[in-house]
Amino acid sequence: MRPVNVAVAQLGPILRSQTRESVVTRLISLLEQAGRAQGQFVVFPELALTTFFPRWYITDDNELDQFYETQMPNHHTQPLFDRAKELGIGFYLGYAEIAHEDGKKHRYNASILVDQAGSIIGKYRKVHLPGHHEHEPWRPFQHLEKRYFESGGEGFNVWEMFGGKFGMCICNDRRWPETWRVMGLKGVELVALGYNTPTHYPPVPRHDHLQSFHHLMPMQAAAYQNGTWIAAAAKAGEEEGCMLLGHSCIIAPTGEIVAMSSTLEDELIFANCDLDRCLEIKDHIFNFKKHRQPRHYRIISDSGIE
Ligand code: ING
Repeated sequence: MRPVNVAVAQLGPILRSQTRESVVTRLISLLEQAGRAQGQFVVFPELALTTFFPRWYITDDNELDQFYETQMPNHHTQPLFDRAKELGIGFYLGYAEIAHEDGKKHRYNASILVDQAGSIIGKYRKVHLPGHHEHEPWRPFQHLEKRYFESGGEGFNVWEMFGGKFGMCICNDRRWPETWRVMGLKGVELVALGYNTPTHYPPVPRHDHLQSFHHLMPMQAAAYQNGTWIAAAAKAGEEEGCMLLGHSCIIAPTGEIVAMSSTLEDELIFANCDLDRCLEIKDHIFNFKKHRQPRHYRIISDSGIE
């Protein structure tokens, strides 16, 4: 048995006017609630420190920069790291990152894994960026992730935590089977992710009523097909006029949903995740060594690589 008490900390709306301090206060409150229930690992949403700013066309770079973190931790988030360390709780946190690398300024939709000692042990930069690059006034709201972020160059990895292998992804990544199989081939046993998913999808509005299904179905399949736990945290509710999907959830390696949020507010859900249960899948139905036939799959990895 390798049990981990996992909590998913769903956030309700974050208004554009809300300060980092007030948001971090909400995160710490959820962290303390997890601590009271013996939580060991907490998953926060994507872009958990600010409103989902890609919904606006922002032309002023200084205004845009306000939504990003240039250091992590920093004076806004240090109290969260300190409290988590005091409580001995690890966490996943999504945020917008400005990084100065090879003499250039880069913008990423990022997430980190922080261990129970408050140290950042893993960093991930969102690979699959949905939406569009140019202002599209026809839309009731923008989705300018292709404008405001670069796709992460490090791909999908796993890190040792709680005696097992933990992975990360962010929002749109969860829709792509490749996200999960790469981590599955790296032996992942729990994937943490956050998301901000508008329930209205302007390009295909007739799919709006399917948003929860299209959120849950890929992850349930991925959990089963890769023998991993999944802990997914929403930024939910009507945020600056845009309704964001809730249904934060924890999914077992069998594909069963073992916990799900039932509000569109700040809400904590829990599950005791025994990492050994991954072996029920990894050693049997999806025993990659015994059953996988990669010689027939080349088109998946090779197609589209320029
Ligand atoms: N958001 C959405 C997501 O992939 C989206 C974008 C919404 C795609 C609805 C399709 C339908 O969940 C982010 N941030 O990726």
